[in-house]
Amino acid sequence: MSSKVVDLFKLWLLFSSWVFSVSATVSYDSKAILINGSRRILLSGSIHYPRSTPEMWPDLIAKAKEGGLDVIQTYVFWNGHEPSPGNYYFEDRYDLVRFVKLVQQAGLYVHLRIGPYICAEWNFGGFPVWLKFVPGIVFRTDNEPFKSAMQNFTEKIVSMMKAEMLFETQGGPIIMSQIENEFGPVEWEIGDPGKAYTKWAAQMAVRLDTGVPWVMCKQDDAPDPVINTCNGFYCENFTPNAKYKPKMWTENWTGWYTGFGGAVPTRPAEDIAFSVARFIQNGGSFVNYYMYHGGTNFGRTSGGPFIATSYDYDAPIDEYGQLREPKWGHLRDLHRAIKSCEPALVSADPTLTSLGSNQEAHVFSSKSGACAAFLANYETKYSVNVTFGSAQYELPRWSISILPDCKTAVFNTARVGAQSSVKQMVPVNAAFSWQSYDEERPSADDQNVTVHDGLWEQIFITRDASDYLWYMTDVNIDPSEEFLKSGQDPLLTIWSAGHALHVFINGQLSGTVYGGLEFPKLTFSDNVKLSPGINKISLLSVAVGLPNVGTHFETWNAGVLGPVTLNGLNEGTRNISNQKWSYKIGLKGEALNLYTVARSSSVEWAKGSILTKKQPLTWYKTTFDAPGGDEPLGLDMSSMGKGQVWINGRGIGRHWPGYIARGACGVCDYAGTYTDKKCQTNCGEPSQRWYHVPRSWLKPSGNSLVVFEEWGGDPNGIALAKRTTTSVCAADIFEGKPTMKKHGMLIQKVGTHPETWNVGVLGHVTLNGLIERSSLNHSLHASC
Ligand SMILES: *[C@@H]1O[C@H](CO)[C@@H](O)[C@H](O)[C@H]1NC(C)=O
Ligand SMILES: *[C@@H]1O[C@H](CO)[C@@H](O)[C@H](O)[C@H]1NC(C)=O
Ligand SMILES: *[C@@H]1O[C@H](CO)[C@@H](O)[C@H](O)[C@H]1NC(C)=O
Ligand SMILES: *[C@@H]1O[C@H](CO)[C@@H](O)[C@H](O)[C@H]1NC(C)=O
Ligand SMILES: *[C@@H]1O[C@H](CO)[C@@H](O)[C@H](O)[C@H]1NC(C)=O
Ligand SMILES: CC(=O)N[C@H]1CO[C@H](CO)[C@@H](O)[C@@H]1O
Ligand SMILES: CC(=O)N[C@H]1CO[C@H](CO)[C@@H](O)[C@@H]1O
Repeated sequence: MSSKVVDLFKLWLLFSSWVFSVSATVSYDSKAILINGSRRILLSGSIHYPRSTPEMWPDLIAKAKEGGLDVIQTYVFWNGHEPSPGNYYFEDRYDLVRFVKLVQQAGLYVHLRIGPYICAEWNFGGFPVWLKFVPGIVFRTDNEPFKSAMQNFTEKIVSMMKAEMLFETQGGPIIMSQIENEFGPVEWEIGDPGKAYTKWAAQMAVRLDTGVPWVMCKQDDAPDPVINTCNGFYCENFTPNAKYKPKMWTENWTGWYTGFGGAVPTRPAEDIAFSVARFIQNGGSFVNYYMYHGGTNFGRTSGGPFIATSYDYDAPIDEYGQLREPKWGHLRDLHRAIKSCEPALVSADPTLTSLGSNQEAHVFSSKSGACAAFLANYETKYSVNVTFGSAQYELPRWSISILPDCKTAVFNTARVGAQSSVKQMVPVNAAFSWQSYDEERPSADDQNVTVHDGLWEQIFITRDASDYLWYMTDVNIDPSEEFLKSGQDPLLTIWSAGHALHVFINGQLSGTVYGGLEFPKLTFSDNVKLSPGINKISLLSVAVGLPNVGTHFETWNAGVLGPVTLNGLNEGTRNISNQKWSYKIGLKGEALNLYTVARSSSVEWAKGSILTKKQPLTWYKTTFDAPGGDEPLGLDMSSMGKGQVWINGRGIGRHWPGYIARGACGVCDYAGTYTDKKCQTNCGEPSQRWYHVPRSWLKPSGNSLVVFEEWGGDPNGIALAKRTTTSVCAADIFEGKPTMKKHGMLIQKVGTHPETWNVGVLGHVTLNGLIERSSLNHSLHASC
């Protein structure tokens, strides 16, 4: 092509994109967000792009659209995008522009939460660790170095989105942005500097002139024109800080995150649906599910400390990208019911009438004749018959019925009409053939060892380049020590700020201690074998994700801060905190890049009869072929203790099946106020047994799998499995029991294509007409 032709071609591209991307204005009033002048009820769901792979994105977005969402909400992950000052990264899982464009192609909107503080159970709340070491910096307050860095990054993201024409006013999908994140509670604690910072943040953001509204969540004093929004399990009683702002819910928690050592929380679909209907009936117009797809904290991205690798969140789309039924389907049905009320919801204010001691009707009746009603029963113990208009309606306990025409109840939050499914992990491979490499204990004369007087904070030394930091010192034992004769070994006591610690005396593991989600600090206290002369004390301190929430969490410590004492010597107690300590960052295997494909052969590995097993600090490697099919894959790590896993050099996360879930697991009743402790599973089992292996990270054959094990597991128990959907029931589950009865208030409107209903498998369809053909039914194939 001549350059002239190329120019013409470019011109045509420019012209065609101008023709096809029609821009619209975004504004708001007291009732709702207005897109191009029309008030909208917007249903939104969080999908965080780095918590899945680009190959998964189109399918996740399609499932969100099919589930009835209008908007995809994501945070922007600063520490992924700016790994060192001024060096930006927007590739692969961090390809934000690609993600936003995929949402646009699917015809959905984007709510971009820039933060740049994001919390999100993400390492350091999204802040790059180098930021902590900028001279004079204090995070999230009226502090010049911080504000300058925050402004730099926010400007960078906004200008990138503008250059790609991604704001709605430019024809793009972004209808809203967020600055800061849940700052209100922090401001309350720190006072005036916090108030000044809030004002500054709002002004800085608004000056960037995106053309679309900004929100601040959990921020009662959000300055105009920024909208303050609600986060929580329920938000019906929330009111914005000005009459002209809409009532918006930016985080409706669909479940809760899992911590290592904690039980796995779930939230019943009936209760989420109830909370959403309750918010809408009270005048809410924007609801976001946090999370709609939670995904995976790959590598060392999980926050904490102690946030698990799985960020499944009991979300409507599970960690592996499959529909979680009946939650996904129940919410889809709810969304349809809400959408059929939209004309009334956006044009009228609700009137409230009592229908009984604990029952209410919220009616939206507009001048133009649109009418929608929500009939609520707040009783947690029994269902109630109420009279509304000229008809009677049976309301199950803790439920809301939706009547888009004020007559016909098309949906009730406690009646789950969606199909259920059971997921199973089915092992696929023959046993792996493992090789092992023993991680060497470092010594004080190794390369890259630094020596300091006293005990130093871990993150100050590692800058989070590794989870691991060795603290090494010598203890001289005089031959005249009494304990050498009496056999009464001295007591070694170590106080650490966390998060886990392996104690080696003269190269031998003497014990392991670790903190937990609620309390990361730990103490090691045990009698240890010491010999006359020099004894080597080596402490491997392990960080398990940097904190992501709390006032000035950037100042929280990790590592062995002491004191470290030896008790039971002739002199009584010897305090060894202040003597010389040698520091070594990371593992030898990390320095050698043993987890990469290119470098894993740089050492001699043992195999066969000399394979190391059940020994601490061991590397394992194997190769395997990708299993056929397209089901998602997971690794069963239940035979292992604690460490990290890599596939073809990419970190699939920290494993810690040795940390058994504590908590109260029991019967979960959907009715009554939900808390994250209410419906838990996995008590007495590993908090996380399965680890997601993205399909797109595999080649057909010869994939490398490397495991670093701290505790001493048996690699022969590691297995790769396919996640399959093994059974599906089209149960009209009502209070847990499948029923064949036709309920008066189930959807009477039938699908537009009755010929496509799955009558054979889903036998109840003809009775209640609830289930329409889903284009996603390819994954649902078993019978009841
Ligand atoms: C917004 O409204 C304008 C004027 O009515 C119209 O030309 C444009 O197509 C609308 N944009 C969208 C995205 O609907
Ligand atoms: C902000 O960006 C400017 C220009 O790129 C740079 O000189 C400055 O160092 C940055 N400030 C911070 C705190 O990162
Ligand atoms: C509601 O009314 C129906 C029909 O009259 C009846 O079968 C049902 O038992 C009543 N339910 C309650 C909770 O009173
Ligand atoms: C020592 O540090 C340098 C620079 O960080 C690194 O390239 C080298 O691999 C390290 N050597 C060892 C033995 O850890
Ligand atoms: C040990 O020394 C440290 C550092 O001087 C001091 O803070 C600590 O209180 C001492 N502990 C004991 C038990 O003597
Ligand atoms: C665990 C937690 O943060 N729960 C909150 C959920 O939301 C409600 C309402 O906003 C709060 O009161 C809870 O503290
Ligand atoms: C998209 C998809 O897989 N649709 C299937 C749904 O189920 C029907 C009946 O089993 C199939 O014919 C469709 O191909």
